[in-house]
Amino acid sequence: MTDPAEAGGGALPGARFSQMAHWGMYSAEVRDGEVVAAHPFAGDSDPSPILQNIPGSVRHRSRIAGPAIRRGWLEHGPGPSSDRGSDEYVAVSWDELTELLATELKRVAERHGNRAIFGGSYGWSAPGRFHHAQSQVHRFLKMFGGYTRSVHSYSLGATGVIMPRVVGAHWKLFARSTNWDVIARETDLLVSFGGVPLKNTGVNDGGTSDHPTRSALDRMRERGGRIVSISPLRDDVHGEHEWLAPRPGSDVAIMLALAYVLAREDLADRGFLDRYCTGYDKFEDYLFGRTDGVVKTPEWAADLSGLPAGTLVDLARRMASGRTLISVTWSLQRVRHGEQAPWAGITLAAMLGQIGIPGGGFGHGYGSMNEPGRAPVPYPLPTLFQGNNEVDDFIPVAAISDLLLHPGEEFDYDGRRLTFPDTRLVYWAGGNPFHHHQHLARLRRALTRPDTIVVHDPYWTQMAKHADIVVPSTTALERDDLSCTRNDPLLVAMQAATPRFAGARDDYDTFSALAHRLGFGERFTEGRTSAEWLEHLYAQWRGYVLADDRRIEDPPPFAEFWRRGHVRMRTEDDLTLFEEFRADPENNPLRTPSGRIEIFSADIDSFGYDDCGGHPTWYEPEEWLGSERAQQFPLHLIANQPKSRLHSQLDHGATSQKSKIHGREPIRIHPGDAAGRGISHGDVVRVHNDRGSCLAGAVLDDGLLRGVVQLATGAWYDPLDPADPDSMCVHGNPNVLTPDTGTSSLAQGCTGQHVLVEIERFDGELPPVRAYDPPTILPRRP
Ligand SMILES: Nc1nc2c(c(=O)[nH]1)N[C@H]1C(S)=C(S)[C@@H](COP(=O)(O)OP(=O)(O)OC[C@H]3O[C@@H](n4cnc5c(=O)[nH]c(N)nc54)[C@H](O)[C@@H]3O)O[C@H]1N2
Ligand SMILES: Nc1nc2c(c(=O)[nH]1)N[C@H]1C(S)=C(S)[C@@H](COP(=O)(O)OP(=O)(O)OC[C@H]3O[C@@H](n4cnc5c(=O)[nH]c(N)nc54)[C@H](O)[C@@H]3O)O[C@H]1N2
Ligand SMILES: [Mo]
Repeated sequence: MTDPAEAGGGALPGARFSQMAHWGMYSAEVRDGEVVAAHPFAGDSDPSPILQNIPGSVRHRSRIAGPAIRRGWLEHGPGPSSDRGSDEYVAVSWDELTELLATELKRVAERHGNRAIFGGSYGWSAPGRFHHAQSQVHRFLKMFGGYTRSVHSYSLGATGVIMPRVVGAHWKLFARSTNWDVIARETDLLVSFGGVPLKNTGVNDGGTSDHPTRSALDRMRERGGRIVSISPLRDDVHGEHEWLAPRPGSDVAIMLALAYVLAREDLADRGFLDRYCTGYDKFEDYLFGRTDGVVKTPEWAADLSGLPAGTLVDLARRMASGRTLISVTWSLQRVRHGEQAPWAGITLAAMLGQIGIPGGGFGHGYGSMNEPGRAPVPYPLPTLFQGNNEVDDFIPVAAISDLLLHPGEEFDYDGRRLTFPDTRLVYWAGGNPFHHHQHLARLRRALTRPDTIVVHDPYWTQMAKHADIVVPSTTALERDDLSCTRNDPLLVAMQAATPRFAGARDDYDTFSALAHRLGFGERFTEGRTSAEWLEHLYAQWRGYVLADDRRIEDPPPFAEFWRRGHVRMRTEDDLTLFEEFRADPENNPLRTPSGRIEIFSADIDSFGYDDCGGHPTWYEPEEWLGSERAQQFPLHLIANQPKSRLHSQLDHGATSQKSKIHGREPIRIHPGDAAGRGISHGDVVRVHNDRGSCLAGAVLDDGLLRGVVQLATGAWYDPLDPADPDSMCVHGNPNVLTPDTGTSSLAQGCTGQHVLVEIERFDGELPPVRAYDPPTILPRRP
């Protein structure tokens, strides 16, 4: 195993280490304890530009150099505080941190019960099967007696609840999706709602060794396949394609009109609908207006979407005339009523009758992530055992502010009434709510409520700056780990490339020390060092592979694997989503009440929600250009994933910094919308609505629908006045503007993708960006 001290200390100038980031496999070139270059893996056909954010990241000034306690908390003890976000910190020793944190965890558990600990701790942290921060914090808190957890993700809040009810699972849609090779070979027409943005396919939760999307789409087009991209942004598909730019948020209306044309012109596959689906009749009644008096004609959808009715009629006919794949990106479900788009999309695909046929049917997440379209591996992943959570309480993940602001209140979720527990301690490791959550002024008020907030992070993010107990973590570059995912052929050695930064510790070591102090150290560590854990997890995984007769390579013993850097696994190539269901629906039923695709769900219908009924339905959103609110805030902001980084991670890196304008996050504006406001390319603008405001740098671009602006997530929140929760963000974080509203009573998912705003040129003196500066840290006085 590489000794980090030896490797990084300058003894081996330019030494290279095998590493994995969520955006790809690379080798880290290290000099004097810092990464100086990130070289993409030679086997990667289209490496992600985000790799170039890595050099310089280990010793960046925003690193947390040692354990720190918020001054007010240290002086006055635990309790609600509005000083979070503007207080000073006091540097403490690791022993003192462990003692204070253990004592506080015990106090809260004994006085208020473990349900008063919120350990949902959402976030992506770093790849690695062992040092993965979520796995570590959840294992620790479970052994401590449990915690209130969160369910599902910001990625797939609506899909995670609706798709199990419609097709019996949601993970299958990605993990066993129709492969890129099959699409390249078979698909005639790819109708893609939200495009297939390559920027997103760079990324995979847990990393990736290849980026095949660009070449797959190129091969499909060379064969004569066509791509229709339905999206407000032209560059959501690279290269040649037909671009239809509807009003954002109108996709379900478009899908219903396409379905209506198929039904009216007798182009729907009745045989498929009868054998594989349930409830089509009820849906057809709705299409023809028999239930609500509104016929879902192309003219009706044209009014809502702005796409000409004739275009929709043509598209429906083309879809029925060849091998058609309907793809819905995840962004379409990260909006109000986000349950409807994937449900309507799969219903439309069912009407075409090509689900389970190579190159036809349905896809969800092509262009959202690297995984969809990639062949799965047939083995379980090396996995750190988690144990059971003795607390039953949970929240849908995006209800974090509601949880803290409304203890004891009831709310709807997936057919149940749940109650928010009274939270006293918030424990976060591996995520950044100031990146991921909406309506940050509201989040800041929510974060004044708990007695104690604990944050583990390598960097002084705003979440760390709102914590009472700040625990400095290492980055993936400072520790050995294993990485692999369910849809990539390589198991990769992540070799520590640099020594641990200053006073940072692996999350595992922090939790081990706490567990020992709290009396369950042996149970938590099982007597293993992290190096021993890696060998243990590797051996477990090696057993799975060796048991497979069709393996393509014998995984070597651990030491040899470590030297080589990776092992190749067998993949299940040429997969088509739901092929086994299509071949034999009686023996391979879906895990739905009917065993079929539920175009009508009696269960959902029985919940009686007014914002999610029994079949795919058009609901008018609040934040869209068709609403009254648009008279006050006439621009529709798309707050999508950043091209230049992963979320908020390494926002200070080269690729991310290069994209900024006067140090602010770029906002794309149509020249027509800019002209009316006196805005030129390169100006700093103020983006605002009734929830907040931020500065951003104007980029004029005619590849947007008029009335639409685009500002990606991920600029570190940087309030002009840190003490004021309503302060303007001077850096360009769109979540000061977005609504903190659930998708519906069913899933309560995140709706951060869409928000109405107004924009004006900012002519004031430009405030400095201080987002990456650490807070004031005082020495500990005896
Ligand atoms: N408006 C709007 N908001 C959105 C979205 C949107 O479309 N629009 N998208 C949403 C989506 S899909 C997602 S997934 C979320 C993402 O939200 P997050 O996953 O919370 O964002 P990240 O920036 O990846 O945060 C990961 C944090 O982990 C830290 N970290 C890295 N390695 C380690 C480690 O080893 N240990 C510890 N303890 N910490 C580590 C990083 O420094 C970083 O602060 O954002 C959501 N927010
Ligand atoms: N580079 C990079 N890649 C990433 C991430 C990242 O942070 N950076 N994050 C990863 C994560 S965690 C996730 S969950 C996925 C998210 O994957 P997605 O949610 O699919 O990604 P987005 O970029 O937010 O949205 C995709 C596109 O949908 C389009 N769109 C937005 N609103 C509408 C609409 O109303 N109708 C239509 N038809 N189109 C619309 C936008 O133009 C946008 O570019 O991305 C992953 N990939
Ligand atoms: Mo996500």
